[in-house]
Amino acid sequence: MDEGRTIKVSKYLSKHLRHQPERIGLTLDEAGWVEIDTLLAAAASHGFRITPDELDHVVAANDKRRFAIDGTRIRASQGHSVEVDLGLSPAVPPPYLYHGTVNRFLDAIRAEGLRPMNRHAVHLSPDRETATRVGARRGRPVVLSVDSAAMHRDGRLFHVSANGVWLTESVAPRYLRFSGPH
Ligand code: HQG
Repeated sequence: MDEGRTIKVSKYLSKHLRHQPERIGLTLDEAGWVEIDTLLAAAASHGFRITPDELDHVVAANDKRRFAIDGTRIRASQGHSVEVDLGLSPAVPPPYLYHGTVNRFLDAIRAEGLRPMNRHAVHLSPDRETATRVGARRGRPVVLSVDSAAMHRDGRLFHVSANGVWLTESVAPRYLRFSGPH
């Protein structure tokens, strides 16, 4: 399976497992799962045929492990805009987490902190390299560090998704560092 096709299938799955299942007549359960057979049939009947082998390949080859398979079902591991309860348990974060963004958002972030925007949660990375890649999707990346230890002490909840993305409801400006060693 070539890279272009892998990306295309991955984007198609993200769109329908995170954002617009109804576009192809899919209904996700409350935790975001759908039967693989149902997904493949829905995609095919809307003009996008994915073979079971291609699906396995995309799930396994995806460097970010965006999708999880459980028996006969599949879901996106995080990143939803539709209402789902991933059922993740709260977890204790490492002392610092990182958020990759771009300059044009900094004034707003300084004023109001990090907000989930279109997703359910603010997405934080465990290391600077990952955060740099996240920021670079939008331009020259800027990496902010988050004092997650202080947030945790103050009772803010964190969840970690199946693919290692740290999720929290919002990050107030006082927990953010815009430069410096951490
Ligand atoms: C910014 C991808 C103005 C925030 C990635 C970001 C990640 C604010 C954008 C995952 C703001 C939201 C998530 C505020 C935050 N004012 N802008 N108060 N607070 N922002 O895509 O973190 O490929 O929803 O900095 O790799 O960029 O989808 O979040 O630039 O893991 O699997 O608003 O998405 O993974 O953008 O990325 P997003 P994100 P996938």
